[in-house]
Amino acid sequence: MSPKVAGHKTATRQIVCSYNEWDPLEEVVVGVVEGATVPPWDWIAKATMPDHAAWFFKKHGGKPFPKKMIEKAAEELNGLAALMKKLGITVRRPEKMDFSKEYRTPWWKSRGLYAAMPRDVFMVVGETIVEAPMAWRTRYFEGQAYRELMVEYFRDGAKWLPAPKPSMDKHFYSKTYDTDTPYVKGKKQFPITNHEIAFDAADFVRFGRDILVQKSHVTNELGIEWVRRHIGPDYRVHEVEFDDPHPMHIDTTIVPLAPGKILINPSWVKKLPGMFKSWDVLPAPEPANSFDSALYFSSDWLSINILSLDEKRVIVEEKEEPLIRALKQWGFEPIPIAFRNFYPFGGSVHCATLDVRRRGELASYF
Ligand code: ABU
Repeated sequence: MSPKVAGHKTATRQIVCSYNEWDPLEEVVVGVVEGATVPPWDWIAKATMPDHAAWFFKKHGGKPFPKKMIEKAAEELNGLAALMKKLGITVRRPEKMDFSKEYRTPWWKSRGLYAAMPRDVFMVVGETIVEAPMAWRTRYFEGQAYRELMVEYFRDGAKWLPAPKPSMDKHFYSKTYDTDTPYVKGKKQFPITNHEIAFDAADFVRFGRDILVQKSHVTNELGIEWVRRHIGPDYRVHEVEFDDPHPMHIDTTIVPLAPGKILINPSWVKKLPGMFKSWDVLPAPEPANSFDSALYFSSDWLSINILSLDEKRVIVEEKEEPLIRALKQWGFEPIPIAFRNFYPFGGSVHCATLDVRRRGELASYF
């Protein structure tokens, strides 16, 4: 597929610059897991976590994650960072913070979660870093762990666009949402209302000028409209809906791999929007050994939460052998890494990273 390069001109290459998920990666943020704290078992946990994980939140809610879990996951994150450094990619890390400290707003009190998933909090759109307002009280101050880094990128010429934080008071959460009834009269239900702006950055996925977004348990209509209006006329934001009954973050549903090539989760993607009609669609194989790691925060489709280094090389969890085989057959070069101990925190390699700079231009692929 030859993209229509849209005449985007930058006199000098900016420190922050990325338009899609597949241009050659030059700089990346890799999360840290130290200080991670388990959320309490409240209505928002019940709405968004798998039922089988309730015991974990009831046992550990409000306390730091068990030490062994943190140590093993930190080792894998450090391994990911070391691998990318070895491949010539600049790797940056957020600050390690103690997320078990209680904080208050005028309306409620909470503790934090972690700085393990930069993808959830930030999205790079061209030379702008969009900072999401988030939708969980436990994530209200998560962006702080990246503050030094964001100020540095700003000093070096990046645009930094933090969304207004919702109050997350009682009007923010739905009084009628019921986990067991994800659809009412065919309409997907969500635990957050449309009272204030809310989104997580991981509900957006970038294809150059076109950005896809889903409404989810953490992203509402006002949030989508805020992004659309603020990133400006160079970009088209398309709202999409798939068959995930409890959507939260689009990066286990569709995964762009290269111009004209998209990996999909066949359980949730029954039909792609018409814009993909000339694209090669690669349905992912079933995740491997789904429950050999404890998936407290996520579905087992973390298998496809992978990170492209360019149009060929893609970092994949090493036990996801069916996916590794399929990617090879499709002409990609998977790089397997140990990342299973990170899964219980709710993400894999894509969630754990934020591509800050990729070598490439703003283009249309549709
Ligand atoms: N944060 C990515 C998890 C999405 C999923 O549960 O599939």
